[in-house]
Amino acid sequence: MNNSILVTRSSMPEYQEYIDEIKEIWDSHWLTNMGVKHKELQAELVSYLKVPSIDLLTNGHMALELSLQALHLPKGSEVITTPFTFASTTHAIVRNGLEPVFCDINPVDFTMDVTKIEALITDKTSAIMPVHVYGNICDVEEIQRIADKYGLKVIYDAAHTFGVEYKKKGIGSFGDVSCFSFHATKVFNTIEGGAACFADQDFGLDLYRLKNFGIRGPETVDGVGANAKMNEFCAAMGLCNLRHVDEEIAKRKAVVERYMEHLDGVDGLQMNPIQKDVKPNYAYFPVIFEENVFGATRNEVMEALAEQGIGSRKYFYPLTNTFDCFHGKYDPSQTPVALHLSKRVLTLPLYADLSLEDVNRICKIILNCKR
Ligand code: T4K
Repeated sequence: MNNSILVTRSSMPEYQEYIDEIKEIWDSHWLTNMGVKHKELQAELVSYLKVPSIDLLTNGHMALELSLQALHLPKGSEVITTPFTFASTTHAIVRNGLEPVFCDINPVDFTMDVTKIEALITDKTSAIMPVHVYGNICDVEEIQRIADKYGLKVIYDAAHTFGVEYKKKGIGSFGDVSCFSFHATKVFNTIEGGAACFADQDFGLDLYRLKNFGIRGPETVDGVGANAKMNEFCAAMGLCNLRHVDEEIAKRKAVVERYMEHLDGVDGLQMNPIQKDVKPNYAYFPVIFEENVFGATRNEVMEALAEQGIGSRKYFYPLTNTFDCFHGKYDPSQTPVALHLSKRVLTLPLYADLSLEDVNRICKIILNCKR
């Protein structure tokens, strides 16, 4: 049994497996710029994620930021999004010169409340950027219906939904673009990494140019691009991790089930839902602590866990619409459900190798906080 447990722990292949995978890179001296590992991983991910096309990038954030840019939305136009997310989602919008308009989340699965989208649409709205938070999928059908009605683009922050399927379709196949994160802390990692999934090949070409300095050909640079290419060592890590990801997800499932055995049904605790028609990936284990019923606050539970060497995180507190960098520009009382939940959510440790004995111990500490 571990004494110190962090909120997550990177999945890694056996040392020798990675060494064998990078041998070719070593021998060829080809380290980056869309080499063989990049191409191989790209092909394998198209099939694993069940998406029409994919491009690999340095991280999930650059996937979001450059995908938004490749959609060519009018500068200053409005993008409807949620504040119950990692900084990346909102920052990708703002860094593109676009205006985030915050929609509240629904209190059941913490994704965008689709009943509140239409009231936020103005003649300046150009896109909707919902987040499949914790691996819970948004109401993709209703969002597409609204987008079609008003002629809006849809770009999903799919950072948490690696391998998730809805009605047997890859979650990355919904919307105009879906962006995954392959960060070290995710269900599937390439150390740092990310990807954008799309069907429109013109979009794909624009995105590819944006991640590679705007270069079209050996002597043609016809766009102002960035550099967001995934390198070969990261792609090699992805190839190794992809071989084991199903097994990793199965182990995560066992951890989640053990948590549920202890915590589901306890007064004052709200669990992450099981969604209909969804193949889940068990990315995060958020718990909402309603202190009036449970008797202890989220912060008290977090402290009790920390005293025993157990790390938990307040994903996602504070809300992005309260960040200091926005100097009070947004009013979080406009997203009351997100505000309420962000003050009460705690994500508990979850990773493939977390032992069930440790889960028992974590739950015991939590239940001891109940008053
Ligand atoms: N959209 C959403 C909705 C996201 O959640 C994210 C990222 C993005 C977009 C952007 O994707 P990327 O550009 O990151 O690919 C972490 C991650 O850095 C971040 O990727 C993730 N979301 C966010 C939710 O969590 P921190 O600041 O909490 O990470 P950190 O360093 O505190 O690590 C958390 C725990 O993970 C540690 O306690 C131990 C473990 N860990 C960490 C690292 C760095 C490992 O086991 N290995 C490691 O290498 O942000």
